[in-house]
Amino acid sequence: MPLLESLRDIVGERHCLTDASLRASYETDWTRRYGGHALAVVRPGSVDEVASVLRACTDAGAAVVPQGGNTGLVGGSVPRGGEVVLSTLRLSAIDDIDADAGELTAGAGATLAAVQAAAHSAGWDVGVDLGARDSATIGGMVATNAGGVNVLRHGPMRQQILGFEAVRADGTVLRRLPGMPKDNTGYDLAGLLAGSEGTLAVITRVRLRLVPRLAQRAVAVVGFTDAAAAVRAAARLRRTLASVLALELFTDAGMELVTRHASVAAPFAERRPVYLLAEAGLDGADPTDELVAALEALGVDDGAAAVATDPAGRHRLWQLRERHTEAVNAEGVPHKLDVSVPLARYAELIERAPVAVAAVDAGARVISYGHVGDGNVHVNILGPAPDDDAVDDAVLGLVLELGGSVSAEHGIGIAKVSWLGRDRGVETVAAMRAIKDAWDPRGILNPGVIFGR
Ligand code: FAD
Ligand code: 2HG
Ligand code: ZN
Repeated sequence: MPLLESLRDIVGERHCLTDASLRASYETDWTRRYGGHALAVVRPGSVDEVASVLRACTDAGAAVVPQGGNTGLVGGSVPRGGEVVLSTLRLSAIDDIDADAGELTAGAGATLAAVQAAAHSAGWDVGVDLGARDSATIGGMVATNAGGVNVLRHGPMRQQILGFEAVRADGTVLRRLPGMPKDNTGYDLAGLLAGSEGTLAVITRVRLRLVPRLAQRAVAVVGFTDAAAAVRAAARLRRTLASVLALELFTDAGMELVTRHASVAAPFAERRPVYLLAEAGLDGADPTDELVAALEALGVDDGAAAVATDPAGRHRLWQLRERHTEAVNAEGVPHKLDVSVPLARYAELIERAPVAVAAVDAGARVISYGHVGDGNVHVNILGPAPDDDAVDDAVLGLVLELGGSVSAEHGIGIAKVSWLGRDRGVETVAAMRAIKDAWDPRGILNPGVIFGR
């Protein structure tokens, strides 16, 4: 039977999209830098349907791009040309909530926001949080080993996984559910799937460990005269503020974009070149005094500091950081370089990235922001054509010179394929390639992603 007919048989006519207008939103990524046409978009409604879709594609030799919320920022979630997009959005059930153990099972297509709501209703929280929470799915977050704003407290997605269910390209179902907090029975396959970017298997369900809900929170935004001062302050807060949950950095260039495009007001009248956002959280006590005391000990300038404890005020301050991605997008198609460097080189990266970029493109604009508590910088560049990689290469070269990683939390995707070997070395890439070949010998799953063609 021809492939499209088989796919329609498996998922039903309604969930096998071949019409161009129905495929469109699945074919372009969030940044608009990447995309291509799909043979079809299929939306299976169960693990059995996922297995059948993958078997049919393997039999037909058709490549498959797994897709969750399509918020990925490295081009790995969209077709490059002619693949079948396997959307997990119908696999959105959230069940087996264990309020005593602090665990739940989420379908791969459940959004982070939905899982957070389920966790909250059981008195718990999810350890990873990020700005795309309304669209990003648990499967996509595991596949990218998403980081976000609370990594310094709870670690990235890999550290939240207790168990999983996933389907290999040949339709084999791997299941370790519910999964145990302590489980040393051989290789850690869930850990391997975390960060595999859809190249090894389609994740269908995930057992998550939950974290205590810290309902009482305080947020501060503080201005600094330069990046070095902001990084020193962040390092100090990591040590002195026991309740710290997030430490985020952005610059005045980003503040200008967010206040213009996202209709968010600046937190205080004075402007500073660099800002630090700090959030503290406690359960059953207000962390505001602790946060304010820690800031006072840093000697912050009162004219360039704002603190909020009420939900609306905290939300306003968070918007200044979280809406950077959207504000940058409003200016053009960005080149996004998600990198990390040792904390000691963080300020140097912020200062030197614009210089490195100007050397190859004098007209490009650089907007940097990131999770300073984890050494993670998002260097965004506006101006160069989407397919001109000169500025990307300039920044990634600088990152390696500073001893960093070319991907902190978004992954390699197709955006950074040419940098994987330079970052990890040929022996390590060969070891990764051996795993890919063993799991997916016919190269059906997300070809081109991580390793290139
Ligand atoms: P998609 O974009 O659909 O897919 C991402 C990758 O995972 C692709 O390679 C895809 O093939 C694969 N994949 C998806 N689902 C599955 C599955 N079930 N099985 C196997 N492979 C799969 N990321 C961070 O780490 N931290 C942040 O703070 C952060 N903030 C963001 C803020 C905004 C506004 C936006 C737009 C993005 C942000 N991201 C962030 C990036 C993005 O949200 C994450 O990478 C997220 O994990 C992607 O989830 P998704 O469901 O959208 O995956
Ligand atoms: C964030 O931290 C996301 O806001 C997106 O990881 C980063 O827009 C970006 O480059
Ligand atoms: Zn980020």
